[in-house]
Amino acid sequence: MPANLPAEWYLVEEEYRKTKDLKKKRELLKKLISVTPKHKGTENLLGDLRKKLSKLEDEIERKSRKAGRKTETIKKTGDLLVSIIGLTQSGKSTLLRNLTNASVEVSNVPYTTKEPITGVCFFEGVSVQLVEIPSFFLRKHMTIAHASDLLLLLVREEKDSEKLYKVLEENNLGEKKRIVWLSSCKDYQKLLNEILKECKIVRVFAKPVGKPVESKPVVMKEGSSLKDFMEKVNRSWIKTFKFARIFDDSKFSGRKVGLEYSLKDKDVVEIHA
Ligand SMILES: Nc1nc2c(ncn2[C@@H]2O[C@H](COP(=O)(O)OP(=O)(O)OP(=O)(O)O)[C@@H](O)[C@H]2O)c(=O)[nH]1
Ligand SMILES: [Mg+2]
Repeated sequence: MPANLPAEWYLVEEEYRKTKDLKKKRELLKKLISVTPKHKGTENLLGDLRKKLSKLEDEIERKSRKAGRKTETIKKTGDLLVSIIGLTQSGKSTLLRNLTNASVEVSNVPYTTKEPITGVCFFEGVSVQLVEIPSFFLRKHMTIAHASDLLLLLVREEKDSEKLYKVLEENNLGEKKRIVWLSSCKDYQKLLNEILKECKIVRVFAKPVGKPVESKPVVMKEGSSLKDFMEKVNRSWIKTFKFARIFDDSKFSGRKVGLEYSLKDKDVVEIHA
């Protein structure tokens, strides 16, 4: 522990240690953080204190609920939801800041990000919502990972991925689709291409009869049928459906298809209903 802590720090720390009441403990911990000088020599200490605070908040929340555990929910605003999971200081916030509009703090203090932060980027007609999962890996935050289409494991070096696999196992996320990405690699186009590929989606462009093709595709899961597409876009078409025409770059472009047609990426669909 650095020697140059103010006298007040030791007083608050002693009170914090003696206090049993969790809420009081939380206040004292916050105070302790605020009276800790911010410089290179206190980085680790601050990181530890913030980690303790987050754990304490988790515990308070858990105890304040009669049943069940509070889970964090994220409003899904993109076509795809991708959780960024990495050890602290792996560059999660940097990635989020470089790829999206999120205002997120990047710093060399461990555990800077304490709550999930989300941002959206647009790539090849698809809106990809990225969420930075704080590196405490609290259960309430890991629920977001469960709800994601894909996990982006961010590592400084290959061996970090072993630690992350363990975290995933502990949170029943061992089977979840994921990609591993080195934070030093700044080829974001490649990363986004990989995300799209792993999420196994098809982009379908609607073309109203007698009108031009719509510019924004409807993003569907691979293997979706024309009926699934209509369920998503306009259910009322299903009842009055006659046929659809598919425009693509094959020699059969413009052909008629029925409800069971299996959509391909970049299909242009003209519904006659
Ligand atoms: N050398 C190097 N430094 C990086 C890279 N990406 C991020 N950093 C630095 O590493 C530190 C941590 O970056 P963040 O993006 O805040 O990392 P984080 O994973 O969000 O960290 P926490 O939220 O604290 O867990 C900052 O000082 C960044 O400037 C990188 O690719 N190379
Ligand atoms: Mg961060």
